[in-house]
Amino acid sequence: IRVRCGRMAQDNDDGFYMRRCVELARKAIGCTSPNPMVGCVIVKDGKIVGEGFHPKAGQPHAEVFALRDAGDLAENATAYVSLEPCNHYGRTPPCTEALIKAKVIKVVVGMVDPNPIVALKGVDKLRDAGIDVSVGVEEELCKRLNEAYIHQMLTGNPFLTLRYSLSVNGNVLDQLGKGVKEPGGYYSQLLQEYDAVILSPTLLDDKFSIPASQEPGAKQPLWILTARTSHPPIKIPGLSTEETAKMIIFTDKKMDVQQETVLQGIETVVMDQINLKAILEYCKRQGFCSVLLDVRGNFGDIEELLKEGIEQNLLQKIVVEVLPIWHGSNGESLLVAINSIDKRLKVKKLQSRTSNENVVLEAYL
Ligand code: AOF
Ligand code: ZN
Repeated sequence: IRVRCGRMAQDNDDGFYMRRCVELARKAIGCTSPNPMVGCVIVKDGKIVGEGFHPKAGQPHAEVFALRDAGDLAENATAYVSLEPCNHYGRTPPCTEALIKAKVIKVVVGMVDPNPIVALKGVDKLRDAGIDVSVGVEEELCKRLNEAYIHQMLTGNPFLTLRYSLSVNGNVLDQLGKGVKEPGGYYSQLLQEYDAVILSPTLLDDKFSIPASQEPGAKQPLWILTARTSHPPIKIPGLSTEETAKMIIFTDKKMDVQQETVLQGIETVVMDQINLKAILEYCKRQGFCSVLLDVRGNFGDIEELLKEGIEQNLLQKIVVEVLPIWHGSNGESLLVAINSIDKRLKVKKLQSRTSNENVVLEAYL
């Protein structure tokens, strides 16, 4: 919905405009990596006169689109940006220059850019040009929007999230719950958001199909499948080239001829021992910002990967979908395995909400 002159907010309602920036930024969810999602609005006399967001790495930044949209009206206006405007020549020229050239008088920034080549230099440059700059409006919201980008910038490593579904009686389930095949469903949104998904191998049988994000225009993640050759042979019949292009298999020994035939067309990485650190290293080399460790019950390598993730402090976030099901123990509950890990972790910012008929829990480590 276009918000131009119609929608009014109070003159000093910085929070309102910043929330609009975040809303705009989210239009490119899953498309900007390794760049952040950024939104920008230009406000004059209490009216939004220009809007923009960063659609994709390599394309112009949010400020450029918003300034274009505002045209001459940007003069003496206030620019709201969810991330500090950049002050460097990357794939695109500096946004600070564009803002100065457009003669905005004020810039309101959601958060400082953690990118060391930008951090506070954009703010300083604008101030040096005589522009009034305020920083930190709706900062928590802006940080959450780009939690993966921030983590990747500060540590150099991808942001790793553990995901699983639980029955109400506390069993880890192999099913995903209602809403998987619908746009707006929680799992569909996760697939849209993450650059890669790590999945256990023994699900790869005749019935296996790669779930796809149902969000319109979603960029699908890379599927990283772990498979030890000691496990039953994997069979993935009838995959299209589009699907195989979005899959990679990590295995621990040279595959036998039979498996190679079955997996034709799928890239395979052979390593001494499958481990999470090595998979994350691969993701890092690919420039991925966010990786989902997708647990669907107690299968294959997942128990060891999870143990490694917890013991080596490799996880940043946990998301759990509680499904409205009472499910008898499958005798080999992953929870039993998880509980045997001798580690106490304090999770932060635990939050819950409902999505379809499920309850979603999100927490940070
Ligand atoms: C902004 N507005 O919309 C975005 C910014 O290679 P480039 O030119 O796209 O630069 C990428 C860097 O610019 C990225 O790492 C981050 O520091 C910043 N992203 N900055 O002012 C935007 N996407
Ligand atoms: Zn920029």
